[in-house]
Amino acid sequence: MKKYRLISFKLCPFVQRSVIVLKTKHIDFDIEYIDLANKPDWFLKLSPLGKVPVLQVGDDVLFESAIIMEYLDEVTPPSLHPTDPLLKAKARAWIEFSSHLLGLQYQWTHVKTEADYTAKTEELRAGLKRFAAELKGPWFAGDTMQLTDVAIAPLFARFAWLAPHLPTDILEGLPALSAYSAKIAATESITNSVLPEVPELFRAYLKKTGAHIAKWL
Ligand SMILES: N[C@@H](CCC(=O)N[C@@H](CS)C(=O)NCC(=O)O)C(=O)O
Repeated sequence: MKKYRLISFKLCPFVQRSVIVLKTKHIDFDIEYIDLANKPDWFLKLSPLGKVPVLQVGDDVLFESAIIMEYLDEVTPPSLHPTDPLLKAKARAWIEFSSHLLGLQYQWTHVKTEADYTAKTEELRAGLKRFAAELKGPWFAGDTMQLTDVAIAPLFARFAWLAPHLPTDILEGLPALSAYSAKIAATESITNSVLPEVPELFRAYLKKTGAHIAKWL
């Protein structure tokens, strides 16, 4: 098997997707953490978009988390994707939707004013309701964890790291999502996909940004 080297930033939800697949499939890999505020030259040479995750596969370089997930999945059967082409295409579409939700969550945690925070909460909850309407349970497409679940798990992990500190529950009134979140929190390959200090680091980082949400952290 080829040697895998994952270039990571500790707080990145997109990197977390790669690690979940690597852990779920018991794939051996090396990991290298970089500081995105001070990107090393060797990283900029590897990464066409200057973003993590990057996966080095021997001398080859892969980027974009959804592509990395699919590659790792494909080379280690059985696949975490449906085999039926239509179902697989739908899974990819919902992976794209989960990237959109991760973007909204990023904005929600970074806005500076109460008005922007309220507006982003609404936008995020509308997206979550849309996702909930598709969720079969206990996993997104039914009984087994698939790549759609891997792709969205970092979103629910971050909600869980913040939830004990916030005055309102972002998943309030969405019981299917609360159950899904609990399922994710109870899955070892997901909880082990970040270093133990990351939830605290995440809150400390948000405090430094001066984001509205930080006043509760
Ligand atoms: N579409 C990309 C998004 C990756 C991404 O946004 N990574 C962030 C960290 S979480 C990054 O590297 N940002 C550095 C930058 O934009 O300069 C993927 O899915 O891999």
